[in-house]
Amino acid sequence: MTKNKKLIQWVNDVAALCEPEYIYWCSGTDEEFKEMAELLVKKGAFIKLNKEKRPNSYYAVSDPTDVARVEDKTFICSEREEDAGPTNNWVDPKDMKNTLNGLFKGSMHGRAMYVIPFSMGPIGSKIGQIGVELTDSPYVVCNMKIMTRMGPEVLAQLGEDDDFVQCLHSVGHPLGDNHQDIAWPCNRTKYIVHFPEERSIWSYGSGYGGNALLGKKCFALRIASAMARDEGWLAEHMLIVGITSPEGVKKYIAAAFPSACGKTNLAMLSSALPGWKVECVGDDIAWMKYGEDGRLYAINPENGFFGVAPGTSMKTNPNAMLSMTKNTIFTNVAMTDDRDVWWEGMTDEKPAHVLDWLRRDWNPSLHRAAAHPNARFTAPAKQCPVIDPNWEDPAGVPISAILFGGRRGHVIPLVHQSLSWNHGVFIGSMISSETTAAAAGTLGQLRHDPFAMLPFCGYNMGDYFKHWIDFGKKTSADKLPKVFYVNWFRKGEDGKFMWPGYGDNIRVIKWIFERLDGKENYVENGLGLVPAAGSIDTTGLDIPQDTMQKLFTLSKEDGMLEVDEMRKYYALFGDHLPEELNDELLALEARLAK
Ligand code: SAT
Ligand code: MN
Repeated sequence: MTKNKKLIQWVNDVAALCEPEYIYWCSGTDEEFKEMAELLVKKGAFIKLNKEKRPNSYYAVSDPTDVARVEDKTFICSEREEDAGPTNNWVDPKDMKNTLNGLFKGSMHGRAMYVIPFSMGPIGSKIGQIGVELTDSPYVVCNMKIMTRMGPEVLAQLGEDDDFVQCLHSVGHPLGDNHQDIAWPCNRTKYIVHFPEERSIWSYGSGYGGNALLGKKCFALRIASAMARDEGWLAEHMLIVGITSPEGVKKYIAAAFPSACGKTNLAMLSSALPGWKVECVGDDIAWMKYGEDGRLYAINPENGFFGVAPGTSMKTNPNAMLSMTKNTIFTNVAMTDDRDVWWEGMTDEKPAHVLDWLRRDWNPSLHRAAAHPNARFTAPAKQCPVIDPNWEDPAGVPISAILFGGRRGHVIPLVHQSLSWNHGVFIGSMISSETTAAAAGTLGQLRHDPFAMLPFCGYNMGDYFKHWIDFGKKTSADKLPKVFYVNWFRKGEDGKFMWPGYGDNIRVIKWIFERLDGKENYVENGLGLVPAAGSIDTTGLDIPQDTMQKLFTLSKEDGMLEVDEMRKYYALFGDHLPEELNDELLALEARLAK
C-alpha cells in the first residue's frame, strides 16, 4: 500500500482513536466508485438516477441541519492567536486537540475508515500538493473521487519520507451494536478545525460540501494559503479561464468571487458575442506560482466541479448542464417522477410533480422551493464541453489578468481597472458582497469579503494583504497580471439588475482584453479606470445608453461612504495592515475629493 512512515503511523493512530470496524484503502478506480455508490443505494443514502437520462449518476439528500459550510464552527488553531487574525475563530491548539480527541474517541464505531490518498493538481505538478483524507463517510469517498485525483498513483508519488496534508473527517455518528445506520449520518456538534503549522485538518460532525470534502476549502484554501505565505506563492478562491478573441489571441484570466456569486457561470461562459471563446481551467480555486519567465502560472488543484444547482439551466450555463449529464452526484436537489433531477430555474416550465429535497411531494402550486438553495452537483471537470486543452498542464497556464468581484446592488460599477499592483491589492481587500446560501446564516447582508477569502484565509488577513503586496515586488511590473473589479449585480431604481449578466459578461471581458492590449478605451472615475462611453460592445443587446452610463456612475457621497467603511474595516487589522493599503485608501479619498 504505502511505505510512507508518517502515513502508516497516522493511519494506525487515528484507527486507535476512532475505533473503526475496519480500514479500507481506496483505489480511486471507477469500479470502486460504483461499488461504493451501490453500497450507499442499499443504505438508502443514494438513489440511482434514471440510467437512460443520467448514466452512473446518483442523488442524495442531506440531513436538513447539514446543508452548508458552518463558518462559526470553523477554526484556525495556529500556535499564536495573532496568526489566526481578527477574521478567524481561534482556540489554543492544545485545548482544541483535547476537545477533538474527546469527540473523535470511538466516533467511527461500526463503520469503515476509508483512506483516501489524493493529489490536488495534476499528479507530479510542481504547483500541486498531496493530501490524505481519513473518513468514515462513503459519500465523501464518492465525491472525493470526482473532486480530486485519487488512488495508488498518489501513494506512488509519496516517497517514504515525504510530507502530505493530514485530513481527518468523521460524521460523528458511531453505530451501536446492531449497526443500524441512517441515510445521512451527522452530528449536531460540528467542528471544522485547521492546524496550519502542522498542516492538518480535523473535521467533525458534518457530511456536507466544504465541511467534509477536505481537499477543497480546508486544504486547497485554508491550509494552502498558509503554505503559500511561507513558501512565496498564492492559493486563491479563484476560477481560471482561457479567453480567445475572434483574431485567435488567447489570454488566461483568474477571478475571485465569494461563494455562490456565479464563478462556475463565468468559468464556462458561453459567449453572447460571436467569435469569442471561453475555455475553463477551473471554477473555484487557483494555485499560482511564478514561472521561470517571471510570469504568474496557475493550476486548478481540483478535478471536478462542486457547483450550485439552482439557477443553472441550458440558458444560464449550458456547459455546466452538459458537464453533469453522467457520472454525477446531486445533493439536495429535487427528483422527478422518472428519477431525474430538477431545481428552481432549470426549466421555464416547472414539472407537475417532484419529490423535494426533504423527500416530500411537491408541485408548483406550493409556494416553496423544491431544491435547497445550496443544492449542489459534483461532476468531473473533464466532462465540461469547454474544458481548456491545457487544464491539466502541470506547469499551469500564464495569467494575464485578475478579476475581483462581489454581489453589490449599488455603488460599485460594472467594471473598473486598478491603477497599479498595490491599488489592485487594495481593490481585492475592498470586496464586500451580499451573503448567499453557501454558508449557514442570514442571506443578503452586505459583509466584507476581502479577496473572496474571508471564510478561507488560513492566517491573519492583514498578513495576507502584505503577502499580496510583497508578491507583486517579485517580478517586473509588465509581467504582473493587471487587476480589475467587476460587479454583475448592480440594480436600478426599480430594484432590477441593470446588467443582463451570464453570457453577456463576455462584453466586459472583451473590454478587459482590449485593456490588456493597451487600448486607450477608458476614463478615470476616482475608483480607477472605467470604460469610456461606448467602449463596451453592446451590439445586439437591448440596453438603453443611460442604463449603460448608470452602470458606471459613482457619486462623491457613495464613494466617501465606501472610504469611511474601509477605514473602519482596516482598523480591525491593527499593525498587521500593510502601510501600502493605508496609502491607497488615502489616495482614493484624495481622488474622490477632487
Ligand atoms: O465550501 S463548499 O465547497 O461547500 C461550497 C462553497 O462555499 O463554495
Ligand atoms: Mn467557492
